[in-house]
Amino acid sequence: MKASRRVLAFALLLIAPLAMVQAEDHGHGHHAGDIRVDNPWSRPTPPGTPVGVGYLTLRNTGDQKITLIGADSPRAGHVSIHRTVMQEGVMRMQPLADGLEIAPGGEQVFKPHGHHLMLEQLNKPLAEGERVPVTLQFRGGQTLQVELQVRSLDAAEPMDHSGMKH
Ligand SMILES: [Cu+2]
Repeated sequence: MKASRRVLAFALLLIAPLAMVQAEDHGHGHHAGDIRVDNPWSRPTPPGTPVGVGYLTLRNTGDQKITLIGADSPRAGHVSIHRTVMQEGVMRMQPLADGLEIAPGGEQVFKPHGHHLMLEQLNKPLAEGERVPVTLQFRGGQTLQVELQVRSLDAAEPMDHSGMKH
């Protein structure tokens, strides 16, 4: 009994610093070095839909350019960085093959009808309220882990992303 209490106390000591790190993430902000991500979010997907989206604000707070070169998630087989372009009156998504460069002090807002993360080969639909872990990868080897908060479609803009063509 005494021994198990000691183990429990030790476990609490381990948990406490983790809880502090979590508290810093409050407000859905994440940062690593000069890279800052705010408001990572997503939308629920209907059953059978193989792709989901990821939106966020990516900011470069340093004095060197940063380049987002990729991302991955345990919820998706593949994650791409897409931009949206208008072609002959149709919105189309294009992968950013060379990544996305952000100048010192600059930012890129990933949002509906604009840049977005494309979560492909979802292992199951994204559910409202879920937090989807995504690791962003930057040139130079830096990574940043964020959680997309899956918001209800009610909060969505009138036009649906799924109508877009790749
Ligand atoms: Cu896309």
